[in-house]
Amino acid sequence: MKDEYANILTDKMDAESFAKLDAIDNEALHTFVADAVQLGRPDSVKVCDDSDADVRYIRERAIEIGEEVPLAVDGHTVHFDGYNDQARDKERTKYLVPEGMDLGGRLNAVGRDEGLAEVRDILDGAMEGKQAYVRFFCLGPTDSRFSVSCVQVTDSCYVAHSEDLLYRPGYEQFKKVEGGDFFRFMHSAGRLESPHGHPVSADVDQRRVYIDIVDDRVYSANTQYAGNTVGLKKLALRLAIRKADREGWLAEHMFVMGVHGPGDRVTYFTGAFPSACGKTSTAMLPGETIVGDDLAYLRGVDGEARTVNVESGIFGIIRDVNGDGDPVIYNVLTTPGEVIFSNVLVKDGRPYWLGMGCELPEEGVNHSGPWHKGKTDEQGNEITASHKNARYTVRIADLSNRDPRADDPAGVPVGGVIYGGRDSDTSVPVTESFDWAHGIITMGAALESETTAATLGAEGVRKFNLMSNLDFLSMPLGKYIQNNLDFAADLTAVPRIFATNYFLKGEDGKYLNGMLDKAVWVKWMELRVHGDAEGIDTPTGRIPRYEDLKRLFREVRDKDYSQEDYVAQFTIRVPENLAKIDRIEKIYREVSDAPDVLFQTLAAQRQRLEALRDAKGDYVSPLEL
Ligand code: SPV
Ligand code: MN
Repeated sequence: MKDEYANILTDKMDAESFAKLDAIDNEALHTFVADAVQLGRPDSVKVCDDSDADVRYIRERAIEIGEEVPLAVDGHTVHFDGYNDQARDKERTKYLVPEGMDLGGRLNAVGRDEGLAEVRDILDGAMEGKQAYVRFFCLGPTDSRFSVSCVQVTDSCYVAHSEDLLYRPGYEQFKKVEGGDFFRFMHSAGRLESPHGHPVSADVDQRRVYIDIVDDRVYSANTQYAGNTVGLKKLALRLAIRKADREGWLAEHMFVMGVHGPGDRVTYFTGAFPSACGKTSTAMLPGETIVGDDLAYLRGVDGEARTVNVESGIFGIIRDVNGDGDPVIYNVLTTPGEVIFSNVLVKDGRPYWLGMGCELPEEGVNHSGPWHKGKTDEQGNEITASHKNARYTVRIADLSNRDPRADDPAGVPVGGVIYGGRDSDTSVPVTESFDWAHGIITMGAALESETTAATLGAEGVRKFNLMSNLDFLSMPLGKYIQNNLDFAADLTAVPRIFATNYFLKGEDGKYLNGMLDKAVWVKWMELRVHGDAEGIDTPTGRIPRYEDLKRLFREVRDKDYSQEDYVAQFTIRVPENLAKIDRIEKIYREVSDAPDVLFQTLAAQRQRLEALRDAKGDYVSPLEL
C-alpha cells in the first residue's frame, strides 16, 4: 500500500485489519477506503474478510451497541429505524451529474461538484466517536461472468449485518478485481440519539443518498433504513444499470423463480413488480422454488437469456406474512436461525406485525418507542402496532424452497418475464404479449402501479413505474427501453413476456381474485412458454381459455373455478385500457429519446381496442372473443 494511505489507515486500524486491506493489491480500493476514513473520522476501523469470526464479530457488535436487540427465539434480533426514517427517501436520493452529461430529465439530479461538496460536508466527521467497518461483498454469484465486486464502509453494524444475510461474501473475490472496476459505498448513520433506548439517526432532515455515477460510488448519510443504506441493494442497482448499459446486459428490479411444470420440468421466470405488489409472495409461491426476490442481472449467453439473483437473502415486507399465505417464510420467522426484524412491535421478546394471523398485543415497543393501541404521533395520526413497511431480513439458504440452482455461477435460463402492478380497474389478471417488443413496451415500459407504504408519500395513487425500475434508473429512459428491446436481438430462444395484475376490483370495489390465485397464473404462463396451452387473442395480448384455468384451479388450488368468475376477471375493459394508453403516451412525449417503436406499438394497441369497441362495446367478455 502507498505510504500516504498507510499513514492514514494505520492510525485507525490494528495490524490485523491493516493486513487484510493490504492483502488486496488494489490502489483504487486503498484510495477509496483512506478517503472515507479521512472524511468520516471514525475512532477506529475494522476490516472484515469472509471468515466466520468476522461475521460473528459484526453480529455481536450490533447487539453490543444497541442497533439490534436479541429476541426470545435464538438468533432473532430486532432493529428500529427512526420514526421518520421508515422508507426510501426518493426526494433526497440524487444522481451527481457531471457538466455536459444528460440523464434525460425526469431523474432527480444535482451537479456533481455541487452535490459532492454538499454530501461530503455532511459526512465530514460523521463517524466521530464510532467504529467503522470495511466489508467486501459480491453482487451475483462469485467466480461468474455476472459477479460485481463491492466494498462498503459503514458505521452501522445493522447495515453490515444485513449485508451478511443479503449478499455473498466478497473478500477473496475482491483480490481478482482489476483497477477500479468495483462499486464503492460509504454510509454513516450520522449523529445518533436514543430517545427510546436504541440508537437512531438524529439528523434525518439532513438525510442524503448521493450517487456518483462517474466513480461508481454512493454516499449515504443520516439514515438507517436499509433501502437507503445497504449499499449493495438499491444503491448498487443504480450503478449496475449504468454498467449494464456500457457492457450490453440488463440490471433489473426483478425476482427470479423456478416454476414447476408437468413432469420434472422447471421453467425460470423473472418478475418486475413495484414495491409491495406481491413480488416476494410470487417468488415464494408454495410448490415453486426461489432463486431471488428482488434483483436480477440478465445476460445473453450463447443465444440464451440467462439470469442470476444479485443477492443471497431477502429484505422482505413482513406485513401480511402469515402461516396461511406464506408458510415457508412464516416458518423461518418463527423458528431459531438468523433473522433481523425491523420496525415490528415487540412484546416480551416476541415480534408482532400487522396481518400475522393472530391477535396483536395492545402494548409493547415499536419504532415510536413504548406503544399502546390508539397511540398517535405529533400530527395526530394513529401509529399502527408495526410499521406498514416493517421488514424481515433472512438468508435464502435458510428457506426450504430455495432453488437448487440459486447460486449457479452460470445463472439459470429465462423462460418468461413477468411485469406486474397494483391496478384496480384496467388490466386482466394475466396476459401474454404478442412478442418481445409488444411486451417490453405495453407491459414493461407502460407499467403503472398504485402507491404503497414502501416509499414515503401518499398511498393509493396511480404512478408510472417502467419495469418497476423508475426509482433506480440512472440513465435516459429511452435508451434504457431501447436496451431492453435490443436484449432479445441476439437470442435464439426469446423469453415470453407476461403482465399480471393481482389487484383488479369489481364494480363493488372488492378484489376479484384471492391472493393465492397467482399460483394458477404462474402455471398457465409456464405452459405457454412451452406451447402447452392455447391463448385467446385480445387487443392487449393473449389471455387464458376458461377450460385451462378451470383445470388448473382444480389441480393447483383444489378449487372450482366458475365461468362467472372467469368472465368478471377477464372481461376486456376498453375505456380503461384506452385511458392508460393516453396516460403512457403523454409521459413518453416528454421523454426526448423515447424510441419511435414505442409510439407505434401503443398506437397499434389503441387501434385494436377501438376496433373491438366498435364491434362489441366497451366491456367485452372473454367468451365473445
Ligand atoms: C423495495 O422497496 O423495492 C425493496 C425494499 O425491495 S428497499 O430496499 O427499500 O428498496
Ligand atoms: Mn425492491
